[in-house]
Amino acid sequence: MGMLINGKWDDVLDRSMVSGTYRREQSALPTAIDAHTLQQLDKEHDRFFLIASASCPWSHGAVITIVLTGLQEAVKVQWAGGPRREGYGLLPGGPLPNRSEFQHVHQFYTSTISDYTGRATVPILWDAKQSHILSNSSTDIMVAFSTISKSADLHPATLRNKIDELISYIFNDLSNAVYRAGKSQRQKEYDQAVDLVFRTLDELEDRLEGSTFLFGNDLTLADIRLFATLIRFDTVYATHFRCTRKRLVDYPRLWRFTRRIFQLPGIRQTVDFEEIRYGYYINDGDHNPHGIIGQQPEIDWESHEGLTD
Ligand SMILES: N[C@@H](CCC(=O)N[C@@H](CS)C(=O)NCC(=O)O)C(=O)O
Repeated sequence: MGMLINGKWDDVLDRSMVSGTYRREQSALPTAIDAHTLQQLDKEHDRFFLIASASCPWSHGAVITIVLTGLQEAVKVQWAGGPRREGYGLLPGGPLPNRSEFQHVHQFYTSTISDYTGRATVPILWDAKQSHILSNSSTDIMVAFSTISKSADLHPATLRNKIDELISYIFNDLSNAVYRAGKSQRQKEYDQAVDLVFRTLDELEDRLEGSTFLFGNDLTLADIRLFATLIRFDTVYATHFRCTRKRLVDYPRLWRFTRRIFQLPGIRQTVDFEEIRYGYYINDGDHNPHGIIGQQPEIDWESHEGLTD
């Protein structure tokens, strides 16, 4: 996939595969969202942009948080995607000013730190006035948006530690574990990753007994995180990433949970199954050398079954 080395794009280097095992690089940029920036975020409407990919679950978490906190005017989304040439490219059009200066996501990184070394990941929160990235950590971005929410409190102080713990559990044992399964080049590591994925799904299924969301009746950032992985499960993880033991629709509570969030106002518009399938199947040359895109499974996302309680 390539990465930046001392500010120069290297198309070949890929530190995410170590001895046949996938390792996601942690967000390497320090987050720079202070209280003043947060105040400005809601005042200067053509200054802050989320650079995001519709196929990426981490981007999706940040995009959904914008919708649920009512910050659509304050933070506009600039989409990245398409075939990976020098990593993620910006898609045509979009709200970003001086758009022509940026063809690749890595240019935002070198504009922030000219000799940056690391992966050029999405999502990023971009300050167009200062020409620098405020954060490339989806979790930090989601938390920042929650603190200036115009509607629901998605990260309430009383539950904050528990929510953060659950987010990190979902990240390691589910959202990242599906990648470890899908990208594994060794049977043993694939088997271990798949075991972990389904152990986690079983535990989350149990947790949802008698509960609408992970912490009861009110939706939190942990639910958004889980949703962003579950909505992709049957379309790409159960198929392309070979998490084949069960499908999302085989877990009654998780399936109901995912549909419930999908059907909230504004959320279905953030889900783009075409982009999700394209993003995973096409940009994974090692596992799909002929570039065939798997079809979308027949799933009734609009079904109200079990949702009326
Ligand atoms: N640190 C990031 C991880 C995001 C991430 O891994 N994004 C993937 C897309 S889903 C990416 O940009 N990959 C490009 C690469 O690794 O070069 C976060 O949690 O926000």
